Amino acid sequence: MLIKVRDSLEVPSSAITPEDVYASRRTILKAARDSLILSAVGPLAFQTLWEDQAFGLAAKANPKYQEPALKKSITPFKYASSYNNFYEFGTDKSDPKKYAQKLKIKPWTLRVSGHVEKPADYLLEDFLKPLSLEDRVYRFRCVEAWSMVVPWLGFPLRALIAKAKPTSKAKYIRFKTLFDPKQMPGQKSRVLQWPYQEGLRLDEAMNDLSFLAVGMYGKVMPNQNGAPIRLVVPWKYGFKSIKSIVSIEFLEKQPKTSWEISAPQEYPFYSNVNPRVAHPRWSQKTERVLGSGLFAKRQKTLPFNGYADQVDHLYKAFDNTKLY
Ligand SMILES: Nc1nc2c(c(=O)[nH]1)N[C@H]1C(S)=C(S)[C@@H](COP(=O)(O)O)O[C@H]1N2
Ligand SMILES: [Mo]
Repeated sequence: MLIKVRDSLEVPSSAITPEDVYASRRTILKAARDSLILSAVGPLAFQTLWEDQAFGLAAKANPKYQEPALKKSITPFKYASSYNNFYEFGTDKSDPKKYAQKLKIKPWTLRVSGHVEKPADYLLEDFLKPLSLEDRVYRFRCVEAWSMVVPWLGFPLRALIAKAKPTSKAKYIRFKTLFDPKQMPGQKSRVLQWPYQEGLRLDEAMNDLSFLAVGMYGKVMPNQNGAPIRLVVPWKYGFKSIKSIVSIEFLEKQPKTSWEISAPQEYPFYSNVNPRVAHPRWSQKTERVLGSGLFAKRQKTLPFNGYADQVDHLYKAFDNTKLY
């Protein structure tokens, strides 16, 4: 499956895109008219259909992350793009879709700094140009106990790390979201310390699962989902997946994260999905699948959100009856 990145109001149907996504495309296209569109097209379809074509990138479905059972349960796009956490635009689940549309995502600068041989300020489109994008279907779970399955478009975080060339001092990475209260009115409130920041240990960041996404469902990332670039760490609770990233710093010491600062006993640094350990205010044993209906049966939450095989070796040193 090849996915062409382009600006176009004429989007052909897609093999990977669920029907209702296709149906809702017109609305999305309107919202994304001035930005790039990631759209799924047939194999080797590379024609440029729009003079304002932005990046000219192609994305391939990574077969390792196209598990048929997961693909079957892909969350309808309308839920994944309208029930969001993005406190920069308000704390209600419906706020981000309402208020994030004006966020200016082009031009976008991504700063890579700290203990690296190649610090740089990248214009995002220049950074993306030489990369090959992948389509990966991942489970995603919020600490609030709802979950979804999303086809993301992007590239493994380790591709960026390889470019940055961390020195031997680099042990952690800190990510920061844009700080711009004019565009992000939620930043005028003190619900969190701004800019939103998150962190990973370097070996977690190097794991193949750690992913920087620039799109989802075969098209450009909707602003409410973290355009133009957001992290996806599928074995951790959703808040680790920081949106609208402007800064990636390589550090020697473990950074504090925004949620950790606001409530350390609820949102510690690692925050791996762990059904055995309850959040202080609710159980983590089950989850509500987004879009399955209010009365649908809850689903059992899996350790590391189902990715234990790929990541449990990272946490050998931990007592995971405490860690969640
Ligand atoms: N900058 C920023 N990133 C963020 C958040 C936020 O408020 N601000 N919320 C987090 C939380 S709690 C979740 S569950 C996911 C939600 O991602 P989604 O809206 O794409 O489902 O984004 C995470 N990333
Ligand atoms: Mo969350």
